[in-house]
Amino acid sequence: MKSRVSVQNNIAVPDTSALVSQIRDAVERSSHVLVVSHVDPDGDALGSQLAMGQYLRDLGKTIHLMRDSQIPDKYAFLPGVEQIMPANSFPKGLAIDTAIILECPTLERVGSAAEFLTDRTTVISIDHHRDSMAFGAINWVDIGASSVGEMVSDYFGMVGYVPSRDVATQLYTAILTDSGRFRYQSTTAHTMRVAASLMEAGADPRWICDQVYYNMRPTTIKLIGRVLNTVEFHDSGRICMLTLTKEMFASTGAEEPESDGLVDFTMANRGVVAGILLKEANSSGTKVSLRSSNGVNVSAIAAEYGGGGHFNAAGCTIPKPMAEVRVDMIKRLTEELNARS
Ligand SMILES: [Mn+2]
Repeated sequence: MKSRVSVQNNIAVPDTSALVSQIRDAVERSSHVLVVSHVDPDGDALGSQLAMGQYLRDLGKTIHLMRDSQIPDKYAFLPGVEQIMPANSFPKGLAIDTAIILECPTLERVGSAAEFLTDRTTVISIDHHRDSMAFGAINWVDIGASSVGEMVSDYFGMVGYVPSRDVATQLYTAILTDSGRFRYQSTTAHTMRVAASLMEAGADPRWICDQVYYNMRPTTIKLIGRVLNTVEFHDSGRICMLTLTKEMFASTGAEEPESDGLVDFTMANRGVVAGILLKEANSSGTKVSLRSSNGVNVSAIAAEYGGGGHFNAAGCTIPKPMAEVRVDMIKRLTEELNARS
């Protein structure tokens, strides 16, 4: 059943109350629930997954929290994070009747956990990505929300579930990280009110911020140093590019998840409106992270290469060596910026 939507500020806002009651009814009917988010999980993915898991556990449901990638070290502080188990640790044919899929614009983004879904599974998708596909039986997509964490908080508020300190910590982490520490355009007065209510429920903003942003391994700092050394500016300083090679991981001893968030450094420079981080994926491919400010829509550019994401934060993987992708991306973004000016 398609949900009604209204349009505010050119953003399609779903009829949340109708969707919330559909989700609540489906949850009430459920008994064995899979709760999962996307590969390479970030703060929003992990915080929302854990909070939704605790809510279901408190309702007496049997839940399975799955992941398909390593959990970045900086999220090891999240209460209950050790309960999110690798998908390949679960037995084939695991009995689940309902799946709550968070933060995934497509089913592919779920990774191998999708193998546990059957055509008898009721799939509920909760997401805030612009290019979200309605792949579930119930699809709550709010591209105006700062994070899925904000949406889950709203859901809890509407069904009368009072978050514990742990759940408040999980959701506050989701909102803090996905709003870029309350900096991104998706941060609204409502976002701040939700964050305030989570503080009242026990979330400690200083402690959480320190865990995520001021608790790096020495290898992470070394990796940041190596990557910042590659900085390039193009198009009269409006484009900033950083490069991350496999050799940098080897020489610094840093692991893949320690590169999370590196692209944000590109936007710290005066006059930059578009940032690019190129990451050597494997011998023939390059992962591209894009950031932008103002009206530069990088999710549209990422979509041209089979990727996607948010208006000002997107990514794609291009099956070409880094040297070629470097030239392509500089050319494409220069075109984009000049088409606008
Ligand atoms: Mn998110």
